[in-house]
Amino acid sequence: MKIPGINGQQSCSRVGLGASRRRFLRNASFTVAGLISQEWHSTPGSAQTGARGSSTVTATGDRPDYRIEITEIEWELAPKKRLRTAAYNGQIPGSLIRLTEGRLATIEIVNKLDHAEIVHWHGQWIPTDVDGSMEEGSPMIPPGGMARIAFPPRPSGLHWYHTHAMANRSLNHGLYSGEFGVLYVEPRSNPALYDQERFLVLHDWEPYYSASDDGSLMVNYVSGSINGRMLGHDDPIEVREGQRVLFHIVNASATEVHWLTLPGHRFQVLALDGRPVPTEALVETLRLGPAERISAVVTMDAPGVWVLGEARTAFRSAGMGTVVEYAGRSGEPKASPPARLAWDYRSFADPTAVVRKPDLTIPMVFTSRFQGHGALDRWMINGKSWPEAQALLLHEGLRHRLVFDNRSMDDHPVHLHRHSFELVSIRGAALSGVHKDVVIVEAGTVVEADLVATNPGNTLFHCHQQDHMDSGFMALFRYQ
Ligand SMILES: [Cu+2]
Repeated sequence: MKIPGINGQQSCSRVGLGASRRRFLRNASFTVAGLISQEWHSTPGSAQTGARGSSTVTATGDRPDYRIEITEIEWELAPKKRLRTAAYNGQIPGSLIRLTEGRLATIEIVNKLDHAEIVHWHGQWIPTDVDGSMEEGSPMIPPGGMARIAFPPRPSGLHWYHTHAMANRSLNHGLYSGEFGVLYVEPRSNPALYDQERFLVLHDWEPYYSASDDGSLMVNYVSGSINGRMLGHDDPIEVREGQRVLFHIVNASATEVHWLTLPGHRFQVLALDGRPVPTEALVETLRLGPAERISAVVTMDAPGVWVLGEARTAFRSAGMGTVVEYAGRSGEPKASPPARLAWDYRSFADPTAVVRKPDLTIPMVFTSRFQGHGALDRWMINGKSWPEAQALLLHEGLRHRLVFDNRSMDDHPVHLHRHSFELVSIRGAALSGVHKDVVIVEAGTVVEADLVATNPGNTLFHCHQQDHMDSGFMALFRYQ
């Protein structure tokens, strides 16, 4: 079954979905958009004051489509859990930004922090000056500064925007903070064939360093949240039996992989990292590495009150969950761990793998070096840490096979900017049709992914685990 809300197709094989529901949904989404535009009107301060470091021009007049103000806030994860962190527009996650594929969008970013910041448009195929990566050449926004950027959003689907600043040893900066929000790019045609659409953003909080088995440092967390609230401290998601709910889920954790489950229900996965999958497999659990996104539909066919949350008790108890409540049901929300945690990207691939030959092959070997007790490991790609590494060369129009050879003892969610890649093999097993911009390369395994180079300009590649990225796990691709 295809869901046009995701893949832009006009036809739908689903039966029994009345036109009235569709109309209701369209109205609902207009309401959300209306709220967002009011929000920027009410944000204090003029767009034109303090305009240092403006980078990129706008082509659509004076008023931006969205405004992002970066400030430090006090945020209530739960009534007895308040913390100070930087955030976008005073909320966690930041405002939901909905853009239309291909229609030029203008965004104003105001940095009210005391240090330089930069906002990355994760998953978007856009130019280097607006992508939001200083390694590619996008400008940082100085403290008190403002930038106005414009880009035609593509591809459609579930993406996100977040700080691309280094945290280094500080556990307050980078993605340890609340500087993230959802970017949803509507396909050109988008009849909404589901009953509810919900965005869920996962994050871990109160990071601290602890020693791993070998004595090097690793990051742990005290608490976790979905949409900025700990389990039990947000309004429940109210559903009715038989409804189809489309969940758009973003893992905005700085370092943690998360497993999600909703007892008694299954997820039909429609898209990974915003890109529709060839096989919309039904799964009991979802796995999302840092920066991965999943769009999945759940048919509500098990009345009760349930926890939609981390499959692992420790993370759920730390707050990572939200409540799904059927109409007319009450009581304590039930959580039950799945029989096993299983995830395989191949489940969503084309059933008959299409074998393609690459024009070029680029080996990328991931290794680490122990730096001593109480230190972060140093990370290397092909034996070099950022910024010592030489740029890797891409040839426009050609198919490059990236061979991610993880010779370390950690799993790595590696991310490519400004492009998607197609997974072509995992542990030696071929697949095709799964296009992503983040892939978890498990310890001691090889993943191959094809990159067709069609967006000239500097292109950053890095591990999305903040402590790894900050410790050398980055490389730059250049077009020749
Ligand atoms: Cu990593």
